[in-house]
Amino acid sequence: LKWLLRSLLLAALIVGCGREEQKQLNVFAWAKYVGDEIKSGFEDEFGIRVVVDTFASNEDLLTKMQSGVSGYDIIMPSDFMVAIMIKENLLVALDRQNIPNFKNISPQFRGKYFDPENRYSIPYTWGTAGIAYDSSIVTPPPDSWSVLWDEAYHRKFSMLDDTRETIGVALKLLGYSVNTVDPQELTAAKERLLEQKSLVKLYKSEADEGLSSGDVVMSHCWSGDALRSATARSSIKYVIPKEGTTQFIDTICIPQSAPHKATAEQFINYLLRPEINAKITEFTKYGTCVVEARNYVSEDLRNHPGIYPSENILSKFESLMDLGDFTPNYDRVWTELKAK
Ligand code: N2P
Repeated sequence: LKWLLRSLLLAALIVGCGREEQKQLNVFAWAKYVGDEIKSGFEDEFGIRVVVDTFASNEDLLTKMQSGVSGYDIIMPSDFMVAIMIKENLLVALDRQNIPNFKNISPQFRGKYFDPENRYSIPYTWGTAGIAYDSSIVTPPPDSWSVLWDEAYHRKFSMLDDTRETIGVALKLLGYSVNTVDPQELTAAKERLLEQKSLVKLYKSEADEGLSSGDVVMSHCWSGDALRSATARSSIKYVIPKEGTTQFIDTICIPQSAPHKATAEQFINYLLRPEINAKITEFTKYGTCVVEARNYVSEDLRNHPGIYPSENILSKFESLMDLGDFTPNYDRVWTELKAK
């Protein structure tokens, strides 16, 4: 009898899992990265519910994945975090047969340093970090990161709540690389950030929110979020400071712990259809990596330099790199800054 019960239970489990595979997809993404239209398009076509949770930084995403109990099928690490997650064996090798639309990805975004054969990651969006500001209040228009140290904006601006990006601003201001592994350069950056802290209203990665509401007049902000807030408040402008900045590629990956891997691949393939992919740009205001999608994007976005900057502008920016054993030094600076 015991044997019978156990087999029945097992059979029920197998059937259950099979069904489960088709019913729900759990996505862990950056804020405002997966729009309702994209979600419902997939839900209607495939009959699978899409549930989206959000994270605010790559470090938060990593911590969640390391805890091993996420239940997520899709995650969206940025470039350098993909490299870290591959090393830590947190990502599934993708089955390209299930993702034929991979062919739509522009060669410009394939084979990057963090995953040279795109075995684990599919590029989703790309963008830059810069300063978004209300041009009716912040005058003259800023052209340097140093405006974020200007007493005139005491507690009127926000910084990204992001270890590498925010330390990166201080490094750039000092003329250093955002990927420095020189302890003295990092210490100098820490000192600048400690000086700045009393001026900062808040550290927040969803910078568009404070800008749109008028809660802040200026933000260290990612490009798409700056454009999004400009839609809500037309006086918002975005500038890339003369000292240079970071550019990122955010990706789509499947974590080792994903309960619905096949569905996850189906979702990725759906996102890579040009007409669906265009909706990603429409909603997020970030450029995507699918060439043809540009044809389906509305005119104003298609020719927007903040979404499609020219090739020579892009080469001036730095990508964040995985700094290996040096990474804990950045984490310590960040913890110290936040604790002060
Ligand atoms: C979108 C956040 C952009 C992510 N809200 C930057 N890697």
